[in-house]
Parts: sequence; C-alpha cells; structure tokens
Amino acid sequence: MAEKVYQCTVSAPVNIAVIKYWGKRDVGLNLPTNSSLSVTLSQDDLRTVTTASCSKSFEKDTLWLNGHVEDISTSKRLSVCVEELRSARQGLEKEDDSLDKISQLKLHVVSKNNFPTAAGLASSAAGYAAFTEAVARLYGLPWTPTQLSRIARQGSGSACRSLFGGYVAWEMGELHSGADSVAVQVEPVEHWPEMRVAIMVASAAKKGVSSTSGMQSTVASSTLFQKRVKNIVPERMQAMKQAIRKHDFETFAKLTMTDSNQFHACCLDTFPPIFYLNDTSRAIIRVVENINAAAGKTVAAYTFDAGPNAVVYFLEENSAYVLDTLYAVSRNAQGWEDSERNPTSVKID
Ligand code: 2P0
Repeated sequence: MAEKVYQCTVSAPVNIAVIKYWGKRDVGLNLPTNSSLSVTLSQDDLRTVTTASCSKSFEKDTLWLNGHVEDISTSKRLSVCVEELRSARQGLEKEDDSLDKISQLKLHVVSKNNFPTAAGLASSAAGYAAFTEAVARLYGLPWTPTQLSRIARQGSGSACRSLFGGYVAWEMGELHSGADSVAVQVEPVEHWPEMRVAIMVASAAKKGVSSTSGMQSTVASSTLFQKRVKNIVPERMQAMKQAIRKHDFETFAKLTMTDSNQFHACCLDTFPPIFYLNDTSRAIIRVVENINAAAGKTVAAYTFDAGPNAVVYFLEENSAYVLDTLYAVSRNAQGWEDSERNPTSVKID
C-alpha cells in the first residue's frame, strides 16, 4: 500500500522596499543594521506558489525550485528554517499524543515563481516567505505572520516582509537572539487603495554582485553607510509610517526616492564600488523628475533595488498621465529590455 502523503500549498507575494534593507549586524541570524519598510505587490501579478509535503516514502529533505532540484541539507538558509519549524512541530506532537508524528518524516517542497527569476525582481523574498508558510501550515503551527517572519528572515532578510499584505515594516530589533527582529503590518492595502506601481525592466540579466555579499562589503567599507544607519534611517522610518497613515503621497514619494538614491550612494561608497544602476535606470530617474516638474507636484516616485530595474509608485488619479509618459519613453528610447512589456502596471495587495 502506498504511504500516506501529508501536503499543504500556499502562495506568497513580492515586496518592494521604500526604506531599504542593506547590511547585517549578525550574518548567521540575518539581523539587519537598520529597519526597513516595503509595499506588497498583488499576487494576481507576481507570486511564488509552494507545496510542502512529507511522507514515510521520502528519503531526504528536497526542494524543487522552478524545476531545479536541491538537497535542503546542503543549504544553510533552508536547513535553518526547516530545523526551527520541525522542532516546533515536535513540541506540538509531545503535547498532543493524538497528532501524527510527521516531524520525523522527510520533506519534499516544490516551489515555482509565476515570473521569470531573471526578471530582476526580488524572487528570494516571495520564495522564502512561501517556503516558511507552507511548511508551518503542513505542521499545523498556530503561528501569526509576525512569528513566521522570524523564521523567513533567516532564509532571506527581505522575505520576512512578504508574509503580510499592504505596508509592512521589518523592525530591526535589539536582542542578540533576533527574537524581536520581525515584520509587522503598518497598514493594510485597504488603507490606501489608490496606490499603484509600475515595473520597468531595464535588464533581465542576473545581477553581478549578490545582495548578500554586496551589503557586507558596504558594512565593511562605507563611511556614508554608518551615517545612514545611525542618523538617517530611524527618523525616515517614522516619517514614512506617518506619510502612509496620513495618505501623504508627496512625502511618501520624496522619502522613497531619497532612500533609493542613498542606498545606491552607499553602494558607490563601498570599496570596491558596487554599481547597480545603469544608463537606462538613470534615464528613468530623469523621466520621473520631468513628470513631476510638468505636473507641478510630486505625482510619481522611482525606487531601484540591487539591479537596474525601476519600480515607480503613483496614485490612481495620475495613472493615465504617468503610465502614458513611461510607455512613450520606453517605446522611443534605447535600452529597455522589451518595450512591449515596459512598463508593466502591477496592483498592490
Ligand atoms: C530591500 N534589498 O529592502 C533591499 C533593497 C535589495 C535592495 O532586501 O542576504 O535578498 O538574503 O538577507 O533579502 C535584498 O536582500 O538579502 C534586499 P539576504 P536579501 O528589499
């Protein structure tokens, strides 16, 4: 007779930071040097779907990521997540004798993005969020998204923010254990439903310097970065939360653009320097400036992560104006990856 298979499927969204995470104070536990804040994109557009299963017939913990097989025990990040979740399940099984002893079974996890990994979008955030949630639900853990975020954070820092919709803060915390370095929802998406986002793909190539190694070079060598984490981000986090609570788009936009610029300035201040923006990225910064100048107020805000692709925030009321201008630019200018797809307008969630 075939062995019983226990199974659970979840999906998780992509998030785009408006106050950037860059730098770890503890590499082993993935504890950040500063808090960060992001907006969660709609799963209608971009998501990772993950199925976790376990059975007596499985021989080792295995992950299939977009069809590529990986032994979970050879990945420190994946093993840390699995160990914590499995030990929590063991705790439940000890308390309640009627529970099946599934913590003793090997896991199979199948994960797939509905967007190309090479699209330059943060796939690790949605990936580790979905991985953590799928295994936690398979194990029946009665945990809140904030409790799950502590686990997902150890897989990939930005993943902790993908466990919530809307506007999400990752509070850096103070404890050496990392117990208080978790994500919390600042506001749900319904709080500001007029917010829109467009993604412009300047290059689908894989980035040259990974975030994980790039941020530690910055911690080790940038003096600007030291000033950023001590003197600038704490106030910016408060100001950003206020702007979101008050639906103050102009302040939201200014903080978003200046924080993106400062993150890339810290990359340039790293030795040897890290260049994530390219000529196409810089052109889009000018286009957004022109959009705002022509409108006579700030109606669009750009932000760039560890790559050249642009994410532009705007409100529904300015949607036609902002998107038409971005379309016109991508059709007429050289450098866009695929002018037919640029920009892609994505909902938030
Ligand atoms: C962010 N980024 O806040 C920032 C902005 C990139 C630029 O989070 O080493 O992939 O796995 O914790 O989460 C990218 O960093 O790095 C990132 P790890 P992660 O979204």
